[in-house]
Amino acid sequence: MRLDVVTIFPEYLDPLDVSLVGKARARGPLDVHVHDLRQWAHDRHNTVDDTPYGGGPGMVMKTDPWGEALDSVVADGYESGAGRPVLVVPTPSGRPFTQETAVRLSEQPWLIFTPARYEGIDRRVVDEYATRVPVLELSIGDYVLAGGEAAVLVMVEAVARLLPGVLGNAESHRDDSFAPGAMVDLLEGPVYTKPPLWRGRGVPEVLVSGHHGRIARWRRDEALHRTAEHRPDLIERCDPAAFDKHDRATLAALGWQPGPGGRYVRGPLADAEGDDGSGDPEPATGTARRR
Ligand code: 6GU
Repeated sequence: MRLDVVTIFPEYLDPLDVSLVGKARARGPLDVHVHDLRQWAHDRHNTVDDTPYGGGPGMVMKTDPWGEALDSVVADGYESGAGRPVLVVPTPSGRPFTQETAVRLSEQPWLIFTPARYEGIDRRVVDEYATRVPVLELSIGDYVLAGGEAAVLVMVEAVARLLPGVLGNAESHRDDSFAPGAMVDLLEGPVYTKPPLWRGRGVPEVLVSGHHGRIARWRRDEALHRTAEHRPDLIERCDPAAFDKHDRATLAALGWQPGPGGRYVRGPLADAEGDDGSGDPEPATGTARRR
């Protein structure tokens, strides 16, 4: 896979030389090209930004440097036979980047990332390239970063570990939390390694029992507990057909019941109580129903 990143902070992408992504680059499955956008800014100060039309705070990245940069990068990739590029535009106003996005991107031969600073890139750049190549505007979460470079590091790591031969073991991401295709997406539970006793703390007995069935069951219970606690929205989203009898008992013990639509909801009267799904307790309004 070929990756191009165009940025005004090329050194921000230095971590791509480290660890798993660094090894994938050194061994060949990943061909990474980081470009300094200012190469394509031709005035005396290599200006890449200007004030926004319509007024308002901050600065907007100019059309010309981006247009020339992308023309140059696209031409170079086509000449080297990289295939068809997908343009990835990191922005807090993009669609959510998820494990499913990572899987789809990992199937592409060539990704071009355009991390922006300031208030973003002049819209015409994205509109222009969208007529030539697939463009994905992606956000890595509901918070605002000062620029898209850290988001590129996140996305590249999520994608690179899915490439054939990058992780040691092809099975390693079969059980990933959020692996697409799983009927249920549960968070992974705790893990342990040697020594068997550390600062007075042992390891759950079942893990050293050698009973593979009991171990699998325990891991699933831990995953259900952790998911119910940290991500109740994932339990609510699950197809209830994916829960076996033991899962249902575990969920019931945690205060979950099948709701009117079949999907699991918290508390026996979750709907009747007007649960807004926020996880916040009902406000004490003095209008509690009489018993
Ligand atoms: Cl992709 N960019 C910026 N600047 N902020 C973000 C983001 C991206 N995703 C979440 N917040």
